[in-house]
Amino acid sequence: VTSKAQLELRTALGEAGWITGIASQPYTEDWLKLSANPALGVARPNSTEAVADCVRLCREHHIALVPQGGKTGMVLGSVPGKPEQATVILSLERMHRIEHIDPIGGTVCVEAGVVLDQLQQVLGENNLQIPLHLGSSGSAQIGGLISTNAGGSHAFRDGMMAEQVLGLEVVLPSGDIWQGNRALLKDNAGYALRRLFCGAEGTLGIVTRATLQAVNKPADITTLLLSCENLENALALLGLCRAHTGKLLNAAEFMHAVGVNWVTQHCRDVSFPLESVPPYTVLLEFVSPNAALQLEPIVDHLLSEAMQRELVSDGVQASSEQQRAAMWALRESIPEGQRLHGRQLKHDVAVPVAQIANFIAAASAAVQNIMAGTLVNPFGHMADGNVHFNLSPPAGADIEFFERSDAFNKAVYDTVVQFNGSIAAEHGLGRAKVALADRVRPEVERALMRTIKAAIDPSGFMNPGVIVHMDNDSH
Ligand code: FAD
Ligand code: 2HG
Ligand code: ZN
Repeated sequence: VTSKAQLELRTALGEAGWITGIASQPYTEDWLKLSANPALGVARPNSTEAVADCVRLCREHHIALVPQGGKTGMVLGSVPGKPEQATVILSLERMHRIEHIDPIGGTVCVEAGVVLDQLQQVLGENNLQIPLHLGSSGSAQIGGLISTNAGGSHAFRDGMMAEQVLGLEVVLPSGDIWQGNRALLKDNAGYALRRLFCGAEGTLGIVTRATLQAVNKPADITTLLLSCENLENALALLGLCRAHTGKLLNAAEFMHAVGVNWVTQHCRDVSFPLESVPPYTVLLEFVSPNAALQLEPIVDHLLSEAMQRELVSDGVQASSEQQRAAMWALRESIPEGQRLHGRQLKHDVAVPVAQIANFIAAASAAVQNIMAGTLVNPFGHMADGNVHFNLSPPAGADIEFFERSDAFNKAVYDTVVQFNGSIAAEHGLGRAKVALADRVRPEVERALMRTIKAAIDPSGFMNPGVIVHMDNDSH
């Protein structure tokens, strides 16, 4: 059956649209190199109709279909789930046309395979941008960003990816094409279908085209890197920012010394601009929509109050675009620094903003109880409570550390639940966190998700094993 299916897929997609063998291997491996299950082949359609053909063929032949964007996801959603399951990866990489920019309405229509940085570059030429900033923007695609409902550094003010989505075109598991690609903010003709596909992680269909909101680029930007002796001070600083600058605050990111030191050790071309690495480093950014609204006096006033209250012990302000980029490179290299340091346990969680320090203290104590000397690297998006609570083993203790993975994960997630937080803040559930969600989320919520999955993908071939476990996961 599979060789017949392969032949039909190759015929439908053409030579450039169907990759097998050794050439398909890079598509099977995730960013963290945790998984590399084989695929029958990689489909690379270049039109919505070709996506629909591929979907129909996979359903008919009982082949699991895994949609793939830039492969920067952190929860094993875009690579094959099981070695024994016949799987086709559907990469959107050939669908990368930016089709229409409307500077008056502030909208842009793109195919799903457009990479975020490339879109920002073209929008920038029109003085526009998508208000989404994240370290994977050089590879992450619009379809992937929509399908994970990505967050990043501006989410606290501008919302997550779903907020940027006005319209969508989706190929459904039936092979039908849902034409919902409207450039409309207000469109309440029934259930919010476009919202359903944001964060669906490829389990309900394949996003092929989207219309997004684009905003004007700021006229003025001030970026600062500040040293804080502890997280309580960093949070008080955030409170001051809210009071002094309101919507002018563009980012409030925090980093722990453990992560900063890995970046300076492992990432070439990234350095730390202050004399010494403090316990916590905070990146603050402010933007002004118009040069007449000057940031300088506002930020000066904020900083003088922060100094007076001894919230900040050192700091530097970017005086050029190059220095600003270097500050962001430091922050956005934290995942790469920890990846280069070695294997780790990731926890992408959220707690109420004011509880960040208490949560990190409680979760750190819990993991040290399991193994003293565990390297805790908390960092993330302070203004929306999103903490990346990542753990690495003490030197020379890899085996003992990873033997206790389940205990570490349980300790961290149970602490999250105690704080009324989220066990999956911005990276989604993928394949990695389904059992966890089944354990800690209300059964009514999990059952509702299974009902939605069964209604839209009754044969269960669309990214099986992601978000929910279904009885027909194994084809
Ligand atoms: P992939 O990883 O290829 O896929 C992700 C999921 O979406 C999979 O389930 C896949 O099946 C599905 N999918 C992909 N394309 C489609 C489509 N067209 N239709 C249907 N389903 C599809 N995430 C954040 O939220 N905030 C951050 O700040 C952030 N920073 C990161 C920094 C680094 C260095 C890295 C490596 C990752 C980071 N991420 C972050 C995670 C990741 O970049 C995002 O989840 C991103 O949205 C994934 O996009 P992608 O194109 O790489 O998708
Ligand atoms: C970030 O904020 C990303 O840098 C990645 O969401 C987090 O590596 C991580 O755990
Ligand atoms: Zn993040």
